[in-house]
Amino acid sequence: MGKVLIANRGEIAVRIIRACHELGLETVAVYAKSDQDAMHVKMANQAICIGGNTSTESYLNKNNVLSAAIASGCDYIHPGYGFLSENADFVSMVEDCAITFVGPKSETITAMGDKANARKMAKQAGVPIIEGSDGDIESVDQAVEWAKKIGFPVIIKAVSGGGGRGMRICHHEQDVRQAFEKTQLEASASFGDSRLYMERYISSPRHIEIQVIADQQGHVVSLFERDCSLQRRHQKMVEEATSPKLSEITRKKLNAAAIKLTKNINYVNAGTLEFLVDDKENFYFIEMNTRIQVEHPVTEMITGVDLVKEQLLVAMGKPLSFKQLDLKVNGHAIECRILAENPKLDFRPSPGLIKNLSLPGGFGVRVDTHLYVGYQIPPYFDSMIAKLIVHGKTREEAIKKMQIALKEFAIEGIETNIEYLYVLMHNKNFIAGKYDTSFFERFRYLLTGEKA
Ligand code: MV4
Repeated sequence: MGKVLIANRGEIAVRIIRACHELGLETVAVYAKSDQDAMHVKMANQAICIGGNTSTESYLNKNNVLSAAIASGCDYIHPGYGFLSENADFVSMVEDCAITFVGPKSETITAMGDKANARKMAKQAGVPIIEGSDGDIESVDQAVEWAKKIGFPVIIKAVSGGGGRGMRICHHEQDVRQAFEKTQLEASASFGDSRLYMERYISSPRHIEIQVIADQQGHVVSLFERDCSLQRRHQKMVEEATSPKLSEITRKKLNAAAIKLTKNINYVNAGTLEFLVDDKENFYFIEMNTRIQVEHPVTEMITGVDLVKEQLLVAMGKPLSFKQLDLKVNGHAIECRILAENPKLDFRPSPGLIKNLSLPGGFGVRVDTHLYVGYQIPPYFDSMIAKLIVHGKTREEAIKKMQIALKEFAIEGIETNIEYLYVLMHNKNFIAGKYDTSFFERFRYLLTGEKA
């Protein structure tokens, strides 16, 4: 027995509460005032209000979250994704209170949160990285030197960045001179760390990530890849497992590289290694996410592994319930992120009252959501309101199921991207698996019928 505080909201809090209850663990929800009617609050055994309306006042307030865990006598804190999930200071505070964080050690989060250091770790493990600066860059002149050494175009990135913020592409020396200090200021404001590093810029790569999980006994397994190339402004919209166009040899190499690095850093719990893959299938490690990710269900569908349950078991000190050789890829899975946004108004957020809801279903169809009829979506948080995940024997079957499921999905009261996703699922390039991270720059025009 044990008690878990879920330091999150929305669909992932619901997902985690279910896994806890399946394992016989008690649950404590925390919530912002604006979330008092939220699904996770209703589902948990206990719920504690931790502050005002906004994220900063609630889910990001380290002391309040930790106090709630202590006051309710929790043994574990599951952070979900976002919020405090990769905050090494918070995890260190949790460790000091002798509460078990469901995730890696705080030192691991610190080590991987420094993207220049993560590159160094990868290099040490023999995992390919993009040609770039060794560590951070100390001055504009040094940046220009590196750019000349690497060769243009280059990309300047924040050491504490990730997920696409605080980056700049430079084609010429004068771009570097113009961008460097601006990017430093942005990085300082966004991440409280002005340090920058540089890489050769790869145009139109595929974004492929490998899911790993490791137990406290030192076992590391790879749960294969997800293709997350379909992103709009660094916001993923569709993810699939496995990648539609990746040779078996590259797939094997990616898995081996991910396992190597995960072992080398003594990683524990679930993690994801992000790679960029170019048109010749050269692959390069870019960063590691030390949390459960939004898109984890596609991996669950093709492997049959409940990743959140395994996270909890690993945190309890249990060895993984399976070995690498027990795993094989079964069929194909696709996830569409359902957003409370209006694609016709440049994806403007559309919070409001859910007046009616009709969820899709059927064999191989899964919906992870916190929605219910009568629920008022608060305007303070991320606009993702559901994840629609389908599993088929083949990619073709999965696409067909997704098309049907999107047609069935009806939400009244707010605007969503469901129709947009429906059009996307009929796009011939998507169906052919011909897409990379630059897809939406062209797809932008498809809904309105304008030419690219
Ligand atoms: C890159 C790149 C090209 N070359 N790095 C964006 C998110 C961040 N995690 C890394 N990103 C990129 N890094 C080099 N050296 C292109 C991107 C990028 C991208 C990466 C993954 C998915 C979507 C993307 C969209 C634009 C740019």
